[in-house]
Amino acid sequence: MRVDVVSIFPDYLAPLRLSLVGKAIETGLIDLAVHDLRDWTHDRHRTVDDTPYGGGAGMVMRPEPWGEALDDLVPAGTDARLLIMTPSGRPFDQRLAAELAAEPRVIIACGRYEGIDARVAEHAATRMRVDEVSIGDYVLNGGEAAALVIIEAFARLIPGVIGNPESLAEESHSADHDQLLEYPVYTKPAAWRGLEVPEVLLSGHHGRITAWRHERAVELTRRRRPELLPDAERTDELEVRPAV
Ligand code: 6GU
Repeated sequence: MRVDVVSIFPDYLAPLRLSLVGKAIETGLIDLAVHDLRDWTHDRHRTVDDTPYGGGAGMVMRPEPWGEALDDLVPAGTDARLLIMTPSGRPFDQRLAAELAAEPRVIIACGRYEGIDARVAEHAATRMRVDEVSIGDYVLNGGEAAALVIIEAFARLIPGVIGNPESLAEESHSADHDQLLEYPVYTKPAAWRGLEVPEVLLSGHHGRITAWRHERAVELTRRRRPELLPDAERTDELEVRPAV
C-alpha cells in the first residue's frame, strides 16, 4: 500500500518510522512518502497561506500549492483516496480504518491555520474519492497529529503488519465484536498490593470465562459509552426509565 502525506511540517511524521508501522515500512508492506507542501510553491518566501475572504481571524491555506501537489501525486486515472484532516470532518472510526487498510493508495493532506481553501476538496473530488476527516471533538493546531493517529489505525489492519491477527478480532471497536469496549485484562501475579485477579479467570473454565468477559464488556460499555450498545443490551436503560 502506498501512503503519501503532505504537510508544512514533514518532520512531524517521523515517528511513523518506529515500532510496528516502521517495521511495515521496512518490510515493504507500506510505502510511505512524506512531502513538504512548500515544495509546490513558486515564490521566494514559499508562501502557503493568505488572509480569509470575508474577513475574520487567522490565515487560510491557499489552493494553488495543494492543487499542484495533488496533480503530481495523483496522476489522472490513478485509483487513490484523499483524506483531508480537519476538525470539521467526518468522525474517524474503526470502520473507516478498515476501509483504508484495503486501499492501494491513500493521500493525507494536513491542514494548518484556519484550514485549506474549500475549493481544494471540491476540485479533488472530481478526480478521486475525498473524505474530510476529524479524529475527535477537540481542536489541534494542525492535521499532522491526526494523520499519525489515522495511519497507525489503518496500518495495523493491513494483513502481515501485526504478528497475531487474532488480537485484532477481540479488541475494542472491532466490527465483529458488537462494538463493545474491551473487558479488563490481568496477568501474574494473582494477588498484587491486596488486589486479586477475578477468580473465574483462574478457573480454567472457558465457557465461564467467555461469559464473564462479555458481561464485563457490556457493563463497561453501558457505563462509559452507552451509545455503542446494541439494542439487545440496552434493556436496563429502558427499565430504569419512569413510566409515562
Ligand atoms: Cl483532523 N485536525 C485538526 N486541526 N484538529 C482536529 C482534527 C483534525 N481532529 C480533531 N481535531
